[in-house]
Amino acid sequence: MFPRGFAWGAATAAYQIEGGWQADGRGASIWDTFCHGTGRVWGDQNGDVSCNSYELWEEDLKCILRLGLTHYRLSVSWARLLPEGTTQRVNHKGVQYYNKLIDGLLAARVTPMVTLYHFDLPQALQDRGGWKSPDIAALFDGYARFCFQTFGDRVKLWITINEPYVCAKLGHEDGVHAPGLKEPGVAAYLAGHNMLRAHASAWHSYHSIFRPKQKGLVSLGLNSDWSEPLDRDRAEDIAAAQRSIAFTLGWFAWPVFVTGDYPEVMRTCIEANGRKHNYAGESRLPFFSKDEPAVLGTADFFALNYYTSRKVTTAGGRLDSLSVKSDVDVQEVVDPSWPICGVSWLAVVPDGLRKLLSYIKKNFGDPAIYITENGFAQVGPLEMRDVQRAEFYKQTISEVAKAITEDGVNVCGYFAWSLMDNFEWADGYSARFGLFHVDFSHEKRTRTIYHSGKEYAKLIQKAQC
Ligand code: GBH
Repeated sequence: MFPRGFAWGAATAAYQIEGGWQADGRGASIWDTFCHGTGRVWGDQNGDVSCNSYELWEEDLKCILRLGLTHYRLSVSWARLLPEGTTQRVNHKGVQYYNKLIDGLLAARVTPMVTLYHFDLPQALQDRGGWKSPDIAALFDGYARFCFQTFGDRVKLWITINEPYVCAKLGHEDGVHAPGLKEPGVAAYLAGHNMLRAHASAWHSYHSIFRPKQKGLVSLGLNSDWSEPLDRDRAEDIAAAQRSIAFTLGWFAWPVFVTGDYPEVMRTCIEANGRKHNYAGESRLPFFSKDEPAVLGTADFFALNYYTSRKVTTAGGRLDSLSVKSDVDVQEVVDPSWPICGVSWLAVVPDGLRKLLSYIKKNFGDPAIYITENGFAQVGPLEMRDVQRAEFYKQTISEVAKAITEDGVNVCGYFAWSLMDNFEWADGYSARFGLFHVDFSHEKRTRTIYHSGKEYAKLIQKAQC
């Protein structure tokens, strides 16, 4: 059912697993700053040590082999490689760390997929305006080139930026992620815009300078829920579902895959809501300049992070403010028949993934798709025999199989989130997404396979024969 060469993976991110926050000359990132403040993260926890993968990466490798993964998605820490964010000063110990890890994977015949940016901006660059500053695009490009140059002989699958939506909205509007800004209605669009500019610059650099020799692929990682109309026969609900997807997936995928600009409906909603609030400034949703490298066509595959689904209806203007939430004007409803796993936002809807995959095939030019994240959280009393999560993976993977065989979607790979329990951002260590349990109270951060990990390994094995 799965094509030959299908990527079976698991994913992690630097800040969520590495620890070693001050080890060997690593610079600070915005998540260090954010967590070291109070009242932001569950229990005021942080990623100072986390799974300590900075020292224990060989333990991670054992987990990867135990699962029988063909691929492993990791992220590199910008501030570990370039402590001040620029190539003026390179931290060679950081380079060594990722060299060991990448070489270790390759020696074990595991293909790395490397994300350059998974939420952890060097603090030094935040101090220069971060994602709100137009300068960030060139700075990111410099960092990306450094990584292509340093690791690109061995890494052939790249993600520039993970979930620009989350970074833009949760980091700059809701303030629940670093850098913790609460500037509704303006900053998220600006930060998102600069992320697209940064991504496009890096893709063009790769394409013209590195691809001829390195022959790899570059994309950006996009998250989206699947949104369905609450009432399938009601025009307002259908429109709300379309708006909802346009404002999450479309926000970033439309410019890259379809037109080189944001979805039309984003522009009209943002303008209309601005007028309603007598907003007189420049367009809150910036325009792409013709003098800069084009953003259209800057993805060699589609990287999708899917977790959950929503039923939606119109909010009917009730979310009355100058904010992204009010611009999109959508009221979300969780279908009571959908089970909620550990975290409140994660309703378990495996067939939503199949529907979203078809949507992507239809709207974004039938691209090659990697599902770069999908997972299930456990909260509360620890269950090593996590039958629900095992069932979740089984069902989800069977939906992926149907997408391939029945809907003709070109899915190339599937990465479970996550290899092991780790620092779950604002939820700290309270939510466990791992296929391996990590004992955070023990100095050795012992990794122990969950029942779901064993079952995932079996699924992979079965799919390959
Ligand atoms: C991924 O984002 C991240 O890439 C990964 O690092 C993370 O560990 C994983 O999810 C699990 O969370 O609390 O109501 O504001 C997934 C997309 C979008 C899901 C924002 C959580 C927050 C909903 N995320 N959403 S709410």
